[in-house]
Amino acid sequence: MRDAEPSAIYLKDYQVPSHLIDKTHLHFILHPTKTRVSSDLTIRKNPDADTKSNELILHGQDIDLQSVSIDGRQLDDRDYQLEAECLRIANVPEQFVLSVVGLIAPADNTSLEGLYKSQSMYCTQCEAEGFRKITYFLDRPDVLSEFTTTVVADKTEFPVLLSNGNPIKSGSLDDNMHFVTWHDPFPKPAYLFALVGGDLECIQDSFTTTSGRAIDLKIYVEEKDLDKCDHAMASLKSSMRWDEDVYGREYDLDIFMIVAVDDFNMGAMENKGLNIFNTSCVLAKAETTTDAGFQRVEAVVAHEYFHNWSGNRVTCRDWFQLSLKEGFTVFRDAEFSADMGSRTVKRVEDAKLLRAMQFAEDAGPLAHPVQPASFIEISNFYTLTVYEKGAEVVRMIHTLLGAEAFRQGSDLYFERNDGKAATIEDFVSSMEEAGGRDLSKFMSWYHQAGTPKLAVTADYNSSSREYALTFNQTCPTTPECDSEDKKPYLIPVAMGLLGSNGPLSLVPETDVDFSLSKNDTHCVLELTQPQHRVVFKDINAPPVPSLMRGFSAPVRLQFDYSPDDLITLMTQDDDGFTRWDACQQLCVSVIHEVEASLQQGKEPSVDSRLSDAARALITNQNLDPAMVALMLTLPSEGYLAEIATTANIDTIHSAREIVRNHLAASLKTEFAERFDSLPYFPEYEANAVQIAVRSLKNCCLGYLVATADAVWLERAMTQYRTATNMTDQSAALSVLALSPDSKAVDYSVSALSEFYQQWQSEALVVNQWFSVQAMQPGEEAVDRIRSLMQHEAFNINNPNKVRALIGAFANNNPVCFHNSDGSGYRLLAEVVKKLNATNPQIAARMLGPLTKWRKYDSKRQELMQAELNSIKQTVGLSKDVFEVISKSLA
Ligand code: B3K
Ligand code: ZN
Repeated sequence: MRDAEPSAIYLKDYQVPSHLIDKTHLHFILHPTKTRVSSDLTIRKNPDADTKSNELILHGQDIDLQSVSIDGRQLDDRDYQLEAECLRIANVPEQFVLSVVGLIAPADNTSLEGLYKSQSMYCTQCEAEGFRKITYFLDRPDVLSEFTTTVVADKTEFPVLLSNGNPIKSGSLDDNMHFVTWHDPFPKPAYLFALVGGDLECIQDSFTTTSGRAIDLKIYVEEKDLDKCDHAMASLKSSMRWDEDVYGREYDLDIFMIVAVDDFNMGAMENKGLNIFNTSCVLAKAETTTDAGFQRVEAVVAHEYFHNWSGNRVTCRDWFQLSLKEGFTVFRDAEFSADMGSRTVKRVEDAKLLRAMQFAEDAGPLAHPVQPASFIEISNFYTLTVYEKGAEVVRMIHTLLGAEAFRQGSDLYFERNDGKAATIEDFVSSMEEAGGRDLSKFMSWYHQAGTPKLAVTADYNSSSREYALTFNQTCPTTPECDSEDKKPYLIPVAMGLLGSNGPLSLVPETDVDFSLSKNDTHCVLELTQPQHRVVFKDINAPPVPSLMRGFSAPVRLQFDYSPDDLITLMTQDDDGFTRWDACQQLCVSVIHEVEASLQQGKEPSVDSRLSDAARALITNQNLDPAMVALMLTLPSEGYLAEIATTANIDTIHSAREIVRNHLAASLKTEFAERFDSLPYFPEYEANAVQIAVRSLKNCCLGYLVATADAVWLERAMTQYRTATNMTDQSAALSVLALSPDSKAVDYSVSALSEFYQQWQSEALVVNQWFSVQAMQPGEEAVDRIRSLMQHEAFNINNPNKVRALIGAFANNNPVCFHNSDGSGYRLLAEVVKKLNATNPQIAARMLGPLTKWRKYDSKRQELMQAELNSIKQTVGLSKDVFEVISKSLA
């Protein structure tokens, strides 16, 4: 908390550290309010630092300093200067051991950063700058140190004491205390430090690396959760094998541990050898976890494991390089998930997330480049841009180089930078070297914010039999750069042309670099200029262009497709992403037509070509059911708002409902037949085949309940009551609870109350119960949320609960959140003010929906700004919230 206005730090001001810390010895005596942390740091002056000063400045915050010594000589308070966020020691020798003792209070640490208590256990979260709340240190990622950590605690209360690396010593002490000493031979920055003390049980397994080393694998949880660890363990083993097979990366310590904690700000953390996970990303069991939950566990386990190389062995020089580890690791985990399940489904899901959420971030007041140039609070930069757009940028490098050269580039990057703190430029230069090409034109993707727009026009000349495409790229103005000052992007456009008999052979004539696939029907164009024209020869009739196959670049594509063109793409293209995208565009255009009629007070009608296309999809037994489900799912209200200039939430909602109800009514028989013909798997498995079937089945059920037919309401209720897995149970609960039809009310009330009765002892399941209610329609929504906040199961200090209730309301219930009386905004502002004092990171994150105020009508804009301004007046505003508010009001 601070009262002076926080200032920004800039990438351009980067300087190497003044000192290096070769070895770090830590000793903890755990206590809720007086944990004693003693550190012995072996420090030397950094030979690369060009400063003449002998001052050492260590980061430190909220530590009750007890003593400071240099080489065994205790300093008195004239020898050092203690400030709120640092300890300054003037005139330190060239080389010395600094010993510091401090007291900290983990039980009072509600920020969940540093050392804190989650229920009865002690745990840590140090990325990005949490280590400085534990002890005084050079808490920056380019200071790598070899850590030895001893943890002392009561033997009965905390039988398990963990830290990074390998255990080297343990034993009993007086007063029922015990200790364990851990040593991590790999030098690492402090953000990768971890410590856990608790009464935990574990499941164990082992993995033998390609070179024949046996690794112990352990997942620690509370005893009651031991039956929910198998999926995470299987995912861990698959990840370890995959990283060896695909990237040639072996694990390096003798032991790899995961610990599950209830109170955690994000999904998980890749601490060296000791990953700490939010329970939501590790626990999974058919009865309590949905298919999406299983997939998330697999993806997050893989993501954190992959960080062992992309993040830990090679770390970041400074936090402006965050995407170096996060973008690359998200790309790696996405490819892993694609290999484990359905590649096309994974690609569509990722593109959907990017287009609905990241594009909105890139178009809003908090837009920033993948490599930001400045920040006030780094915690605000763990964003969709750094993670997901960062992964797309790595994917484009993969596309441009091809799989083989990309792998050589990654080998070179790991080899050159192993044990070092690297930059995004180091990564790209390894790729350039392996690919034998200059990627300087590519760097706009890292340095410029905003989503480029790619407008494409076509003309066909029947006498020359030439088909020409003209590509125009622009990038909108973003907070730090005007549109006209932006450099062009190198955009890989994967494409083909569809003729009346399917894909055409491509004979491009152009100055654009391109590569053709083996059968010449697919090519990747490399656009580099604001405008390019590409001419295709020997084309007998105007084709339908299939553009941005596989979502080959994160751009907004604009091409004037007719509904019939879209239907051709949907049914005939051989790229799954483009088929899905064509279907989405058809849905969008139909919804837009309905919106226009509503706005003009006309009776809306739904283009019958959409229901015909949907009929063809439902009845097609040859398509992957998961793809059918994705194609039949209308674009979300969030996405429709994102693509609108001014989002009229109520009209968007009504138009989408009209289209949905129209499809439901006109295809009721087809939905019912498909629902009944899909198999039921009594033995649940979270594999691609089963997940696909359940997703289509529950998609059909959604449409069938939308008809409000008594038979289908009853059937949904039966599914709710008889389901043996959470996917089917929660899908039935949602369709009933979210139905706007009064005939569904009794079912909804019963199902919600039975659900809580059944699952009240499972915190993660109760979170689903909060979320469904947060998304329920109706005027009383805000009152419902307020009373749920008083519910015995709600706890504002638990980020999962805040996300489940408040996050789901503000992000996924747009009609109620944007109620024109401002009550939704007020509720969110109240919650943010409370969280500002206890957990600033979560407070800043929850603010997101209010920062998008420019998207709405003037009345709502005023209401939203008023709430932002009132938060801004809060006494003791955190840096986190200050940054988000001030940028969003600028
Ligand atoms: N690296 C962590 C995120 C840390 C967030 C700190 N506020 C998890 C991950 O991306 O793997
Ligand atoms: Zn990560």
